[in-house]
Amino acid sequence: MKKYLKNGIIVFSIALSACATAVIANAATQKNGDINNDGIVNAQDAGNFSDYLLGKSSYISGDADVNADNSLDVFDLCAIRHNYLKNTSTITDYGTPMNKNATAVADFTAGETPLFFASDGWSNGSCFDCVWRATQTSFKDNALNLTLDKDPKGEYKYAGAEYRTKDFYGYGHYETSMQAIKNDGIVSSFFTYTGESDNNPWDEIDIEILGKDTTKVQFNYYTNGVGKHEYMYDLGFDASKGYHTYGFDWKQDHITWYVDGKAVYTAYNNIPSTPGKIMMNVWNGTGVDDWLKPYNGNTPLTARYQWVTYNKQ
Ligand SMILES: [Ca+2]
Ligand SMILES: [Ca+2]
Repeated sequence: MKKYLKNGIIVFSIALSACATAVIANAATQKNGDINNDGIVNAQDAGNFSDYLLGKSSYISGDADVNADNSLDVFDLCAIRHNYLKNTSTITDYGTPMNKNATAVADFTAGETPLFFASDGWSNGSCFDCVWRATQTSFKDNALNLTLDKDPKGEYKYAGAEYRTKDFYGYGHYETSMQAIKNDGIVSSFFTYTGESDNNPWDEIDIEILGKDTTKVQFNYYTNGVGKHEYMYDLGFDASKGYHTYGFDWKQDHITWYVDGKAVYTAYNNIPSTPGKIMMNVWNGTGVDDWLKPYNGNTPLTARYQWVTYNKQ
């Protein structure tokens, strides 16, 4: 490994010349090169693997030994490039179809929507260890991408991404198609929120996938600032490996959460009543290791959203 540390340029020269012969492994044992475990093979995986080879990062996970020869080297980097240039891996949609006839429809597969805007230039503080930057939202791979990375402005350690509606929405059915981030210390979310900044009581309904275990989803809600309604639901799949539909039905006397169109949990006590903004965000925690596990600094990390719908009922 030391030679790689000494001269990255040589590494990549070797890599380019070796690419023609890299994809020669046993097809049965070959991995696709999804280094960051987000269900797609793209330039981010090549970047993560390059950083590992050059000693810039000790982080390596997932399907790193792409050619299955029990060695992590430039041949694997070549195979990753080969896979994403050939577009051999796409994100699978396991969810329900978007309700095109809903009261409000934000179809991110078609790009930006006037219903939402990106939070920009402030931090929530508290357990949020990042600033919100509009630069961390983008439209790639037919989806809204929310990406946590090092702060491009250098003012904070990390920059997270948050999308929110301009308008407020009340009782009704909320849904999104989301692929979450798998990484300790990270939250990928979909929720409604209003609070002091809107001159309202703090009312919130949450769907949060904790990157420490993406086979579960946490539901929660706040009514006039009173929370402690956390419920962890076992998904039976890995939310980082594809799109699934997550939603909730907000009524006066109960909230029912849905996964892929199936009702999975209902809460009845002290239900919130104040219309809020529909929001999604990705962030890294601080001081909440018991909840999220410690964040290891791995970047970039991207959650993807195909669409959001709200149907008044
Ligand atoms: Ca990947
Ligand atoms: Ca290998």
